[in-house]
Amino acid sequence: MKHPYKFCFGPWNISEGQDPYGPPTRPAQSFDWKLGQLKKIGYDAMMFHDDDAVPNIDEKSDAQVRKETRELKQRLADAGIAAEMVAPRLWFSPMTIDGAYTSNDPKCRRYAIDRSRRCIDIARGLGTDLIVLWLAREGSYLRESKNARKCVDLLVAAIDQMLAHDRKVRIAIEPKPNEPMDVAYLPTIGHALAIAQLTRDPKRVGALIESAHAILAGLDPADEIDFACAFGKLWSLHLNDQNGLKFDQDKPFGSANLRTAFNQVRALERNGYGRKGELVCFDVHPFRTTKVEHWLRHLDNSRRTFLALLAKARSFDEAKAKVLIADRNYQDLDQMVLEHLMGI
Ligand code: XLS
Ligand code: MG
Repeated sequence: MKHPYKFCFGPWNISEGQDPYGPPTRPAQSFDWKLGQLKKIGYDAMMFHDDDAVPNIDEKSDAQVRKETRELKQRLADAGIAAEMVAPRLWFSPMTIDGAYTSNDPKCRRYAIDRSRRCIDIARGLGTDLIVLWLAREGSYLRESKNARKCVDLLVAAIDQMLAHDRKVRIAIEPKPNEPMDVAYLPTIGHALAIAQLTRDPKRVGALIESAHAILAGLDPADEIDFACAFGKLWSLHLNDQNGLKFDQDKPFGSANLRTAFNQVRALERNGYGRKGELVCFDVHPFRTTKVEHWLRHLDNSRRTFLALLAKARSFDEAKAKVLIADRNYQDLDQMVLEHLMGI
């Protein structure tokens, strides 16, 4: 089947199985091993956190960061793999305990911005103009501890400094409504696109949709896709799945709700996603129970499910659906979708 889609995952998607209640269940794999597997399972690109690209980044000089970025760029080129984006990991450091760009401490806010500038330099060095901001600690545990109005200004100021640092960089905000925060400041695509308008160059601020995050916000990820695409602002995508309102599960794509996954693929198709080089990334994690020898199955399976649902989206009888819609016979439209997905 001919299609425009290219696939991507990040090194963190080959994770070791730790959760808040228990240690890893698989030994850590090297970055080179992960890179080596990528092509073998039909993927084209890798996404990075800044410290996936340059480990222990905070301990390194600018010259060292540049050197390691150049070396990584060469390894990626040798392997025929593109870097899709780089995201500043602003949730590990002691400097981001109380938030990064919205910390109450100006020294910590400065750290977050300096680190984001470095992240942009790494992205440029790896040949991508895309920075992803998952604003993990920008929100509140305790509403009275922060001034949410001021935090909007701080977020805009931080993004403005990133845009000023590199005239070509594009920033895709990855909203998530909660976890680790109780309540995040930018929980939905609507929030991401609204804050883009307050920045110095709204054209360079867009969005990334993660299926699980939209579900956690009580939204349908397919509608979030259509909404972002209506603004020409869906610049990346983290497909995965989520079974209801609980911790972020990062399940394989389609694993909890095949119909929701089908509708995401339909939304991508009708918006021509991928035709300007946007990638389909799977932000999925192996189950904790996964054995070492099955370590890549969640990535392979997510891609397989995507392609199977693409075939389903393309073979959906649109003409028949149209007749049912015109007759307001949504009852049979519902059953038609179910039978199409069940293959009967
Ligand atoms: C976490 C996010 C994270 C981002 C990249 O919930 O999905 O993995 O995609 O920083
Ligand atoms: Mg994600």
